[in-house]
Amino acid sequence: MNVPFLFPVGGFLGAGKTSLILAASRVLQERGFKAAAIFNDQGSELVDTAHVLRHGVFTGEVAGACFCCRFSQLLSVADQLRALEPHVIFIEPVGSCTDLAATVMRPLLSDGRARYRIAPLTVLVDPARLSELRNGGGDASLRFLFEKQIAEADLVVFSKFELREERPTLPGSVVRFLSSKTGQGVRAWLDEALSGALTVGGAALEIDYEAYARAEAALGWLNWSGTVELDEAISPAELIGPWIDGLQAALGQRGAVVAHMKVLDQAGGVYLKTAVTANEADPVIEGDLMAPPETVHVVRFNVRAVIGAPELRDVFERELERVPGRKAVHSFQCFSPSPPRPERRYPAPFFQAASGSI
Ligand SMILES: Nc1nc2c(ncn2[C@@H]2O[C@H](COP(=O)(O)OP(=O)(O)O)[C@@H](O)[C@H]2O)c(=O)[nH]1
Ligand SMILES: [Mg+2]
Repeated sequence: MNVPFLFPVGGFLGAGKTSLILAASRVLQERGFKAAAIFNDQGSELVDTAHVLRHGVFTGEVAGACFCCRFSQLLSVADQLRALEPHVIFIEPVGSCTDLAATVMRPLLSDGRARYRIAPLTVLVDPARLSELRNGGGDASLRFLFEKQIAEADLVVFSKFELREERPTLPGSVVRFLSSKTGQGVRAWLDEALSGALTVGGAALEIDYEAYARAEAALGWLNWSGTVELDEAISPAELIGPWIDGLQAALGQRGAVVAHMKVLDQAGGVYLKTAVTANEADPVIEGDLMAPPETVHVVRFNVRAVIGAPELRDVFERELERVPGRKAVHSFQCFSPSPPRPERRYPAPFFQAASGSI
């Protein structure tokens, strides 16, 4: 019988987790395997879930809190997906979440072991974020979360490899490099992670939960979804391009460090997705840039930035007024993450046998 892998892909906001899950799912599909993915967020209405679903990967969602605080829900969503007989179920934790080795990996090894093989915790790192933080940029809260994530990885993988020539190093970590965009390194990473040769949940992490809660609470979190209806048709690029630019500029003016901001526009059966992962970064576009003008656009907006939630809501609402058309809001959440309270926590690594290859 097929015993599916639960395959965690962690890493900071905007590191490229969802893109990698999509690229790896394509590789698995080419090899005749079925892939599924479970996404996680402090809110609901995720751009990632809608985006991946469009690409034929079965998806599930744990919304409203991180995997560690909703561990039993993570297992029950995985159990539901198991009915579809996937070979691999990727799990993407919230990009601000850490202490996963103790609160997700080892609980999975203990509770999920009969039904699943557990793949090592990959932590994906955007080299641009690393150099920003190494050069004293970014923010202390972001640095705290980022460093803890790396410290507990079973495997550290640098993403967006095609953008840079140099190969950064991390003291004490063996690192790999890949690009989800070109596919370079994706197969090798997948093979290594599924080989059964790596330790799973093997890192003991020292973490002060008060400092962790403070670091997460410094982030403002905004998920908006709605329909924009116009009298005169415009293209998705014309709608969401100026919208994300305006918001990025407005957040910059308030001194808010942008961790990740992404918007998905589904109009007339096609989609356009655009994302920024830093204040100065140009938006990265995926989907159909040449999508034709439409009068009805279904939009999801996710923002994560270092700013108080009331101020983030205020900035977003001001920018929303500048967006043309009538807006029917489906869902609007804006908050700072509450202190993490894991359901389980096994602080010390325990011995476990290799998971076996796919
Ligand atoms: N150039 C480049 N961009 C990438 C790559 N992987 C992801 N991105 C971009 O990085 C941004 C964040 O990616 P996403 O997968 O949503 O990150 P997540 O927040 O970690 O899930 C998006 O704009 C992606 O298009 C890559 O391999 N190369
Ligand atoms: Mg994602």
